[in-house]
Amino acid sequence: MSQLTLYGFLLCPYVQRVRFALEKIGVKYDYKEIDLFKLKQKEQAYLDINPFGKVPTIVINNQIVYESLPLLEFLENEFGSVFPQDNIRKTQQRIWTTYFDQNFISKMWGIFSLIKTKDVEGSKKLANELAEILRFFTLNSKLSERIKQNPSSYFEGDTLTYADFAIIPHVKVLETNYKIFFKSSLFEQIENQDELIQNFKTYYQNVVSSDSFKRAVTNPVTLPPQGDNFVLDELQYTTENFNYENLSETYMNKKFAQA
Ligand SMILES: N[C@@H](CCC(=O)N[C@@H](CS)C(=O)NCC(=O)O)C(=O)O
Repeated sequence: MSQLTLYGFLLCPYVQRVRFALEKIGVKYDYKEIDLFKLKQKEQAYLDINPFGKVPTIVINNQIVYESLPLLEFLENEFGSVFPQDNIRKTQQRIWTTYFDQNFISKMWGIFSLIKTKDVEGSKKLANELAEILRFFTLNSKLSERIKQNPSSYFEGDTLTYADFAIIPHVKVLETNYKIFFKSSLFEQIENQDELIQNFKTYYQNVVSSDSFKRAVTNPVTLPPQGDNFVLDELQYTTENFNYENLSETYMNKKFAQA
């Protein structure tokens, strides 16, 4: 029986990719918080397991692997059920996840400087630029066709798979920050509410409503113990009253105050 520990940070979308997959495939794991607020990722004890000083990392049977997308591949090879079985569909998922990483994710981080400068116009511009990427993605990955046929579809039909694990946590982070700091949904900021945007939004809502996403992200099955996450300790959350939006807001405000 494998002994698997995931090192992460509750608000990190790269960690959420891996935790989401672990919850979906039903592998037993321990979760250990690395407090990014306290820069624990740069301490030697953590650098010894991940020389990049970033989360996530998995330690399994005393061996170490890291980087979120390679970790999803690792989980597939070790336990299965991360990818669809069909080789063409597997490759399609890698193609569209790479597209999303290189286009949407690389651009979305611009939100943080817009929050800092309270740039409302900039936030609208960013949403509309990201919408172009979403349209291309939704059309060409044929996600739109699948949603039209089955409005409760994930990327690959009724089963959560790699593309869902890889893509949706980042959209959730962005959506959460739009709601907190610009009092509006990312999707509402998009001027042309065409069918592709509507279908992407349906897809996003399908995934964030899944039990595995909730257990990994918005209502985590376990929370770090006292002392492992400074901001969480202040809010005194338990798994019963945990509030992802409020934790995000408190963390971001503290980060901005620090900068
Ligand atoms: N390429 C990495 C990126 C992971 C990453 O950037 N994690 C952030 C938190 S969301 C981190 O550890 N930041 C700490 C730092 O850069 O000091 C992956 O895919 O796992």
